[in-house]
Amino acid sequence: MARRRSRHGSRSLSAPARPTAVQRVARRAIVALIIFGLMLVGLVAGLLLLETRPSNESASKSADTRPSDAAHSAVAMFAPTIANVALARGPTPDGMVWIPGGEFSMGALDPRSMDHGGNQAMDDARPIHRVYVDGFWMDATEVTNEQYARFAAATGYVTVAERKPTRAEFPSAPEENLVAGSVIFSPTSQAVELMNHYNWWSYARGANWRHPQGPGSDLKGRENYPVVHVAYEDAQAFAKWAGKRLPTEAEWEFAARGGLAGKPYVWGDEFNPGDKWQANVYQGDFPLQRGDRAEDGFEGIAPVAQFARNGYGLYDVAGNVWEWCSDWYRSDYYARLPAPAGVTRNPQGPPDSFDPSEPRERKRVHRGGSFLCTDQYCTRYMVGTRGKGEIRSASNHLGFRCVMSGKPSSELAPRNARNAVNATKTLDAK
Ligand SMILES: [Ca+2]
Ligand SMILES: [Ca+2]
Repeated sequence: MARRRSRHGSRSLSAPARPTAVQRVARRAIVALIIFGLMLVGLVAGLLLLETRPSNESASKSADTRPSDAAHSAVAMFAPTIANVALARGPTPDGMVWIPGGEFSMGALDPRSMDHGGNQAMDDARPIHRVYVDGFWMDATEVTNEQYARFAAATGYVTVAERKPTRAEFPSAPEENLVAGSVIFSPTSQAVELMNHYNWWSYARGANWRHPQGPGSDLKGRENYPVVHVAYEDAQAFAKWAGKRLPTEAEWEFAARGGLAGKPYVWGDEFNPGDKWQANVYQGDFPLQRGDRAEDGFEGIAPVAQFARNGYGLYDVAGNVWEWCSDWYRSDYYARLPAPAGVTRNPQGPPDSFDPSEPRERKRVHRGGSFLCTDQYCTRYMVGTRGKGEIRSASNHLGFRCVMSGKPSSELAPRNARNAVNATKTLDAK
């Protein structure tokens, strides 16, 4: 009994007195305040963490992203080019070089953190994927005015830009707009919104390949310039006449890479190594009148082959004029390829065209960029990036070059020349 009392007594002494209703309410309020305080601290800490950790987008735009980061990604996503070693069968066609074909990694990384990478993510050039193409012959240069003139004289061919658009093609157009012509770059008198390319392109009646700047211009002294104002069918017609064809997008990229793998530029990692220009592009404020400073030696278009050739002996695969490829353009084509971990052999492109920015237009692929490319607007002089154009449209910065399927011979490139670049040098020396 005493024990029980004692217990009871001790419990009574150590335990607080039973709280009153007011005390209970106060205690609950304090607990609630503590929980609220902890949540607040957590929230603030989370926000601070987000503030100091850039998003993927801002990280890729950040100017201080270390090149080694980009290089690391490139190493992780691109694998070496494995060029075929067989030489071509038969004599070299005039003006062409042998592209040995082989396996390579196709596509482009987001260039925004790279040297002169510009501000576009180039989502349509990913995922980077493995492709094999057979060997083929390719024109060393863009097709020139002189070459196109020979074709036109021999065949009487009339290009799309030289034909009067028909009422059937444009049922609702006013009669005065149904005139033959093409699109010309028209520099602006003041800075304009760069999201709208209509700000610097205008339709010029009478502009066509014979009159690249409109009716007042001609080809005198421009024989060795690339032909321009050619729609897809105009390029195709030339190729057929010449016994050639237009390259697939995969052939074009394999050839443009010249045996290198994963490089942002046809010539390597830097845009302007040793301050030496490697391609005819645009320097200055785009697209202003007198904005092109021509530091590469050329304001506007240049004659072909004025810059160093690439590893396979091709000129101007970056810049000067865009080049038609035979593939339909789809922005999601790479993402839809069936075997991302495998090798796609001799891809011919998707069965149809789709550009989400202009879904009703039927477009084929353009490659290589032009004399108007600049990191202020469009950096598609970077190898692996993709362009596109409506198939009946032309302009004064769009041309093409052709390819011919070739047969490999039983003769192999010398063992010490079996990397792509050296093999090309050996071929050129023959
Ligand atoms: Ca230039
Ligand atoms: Ca070009």
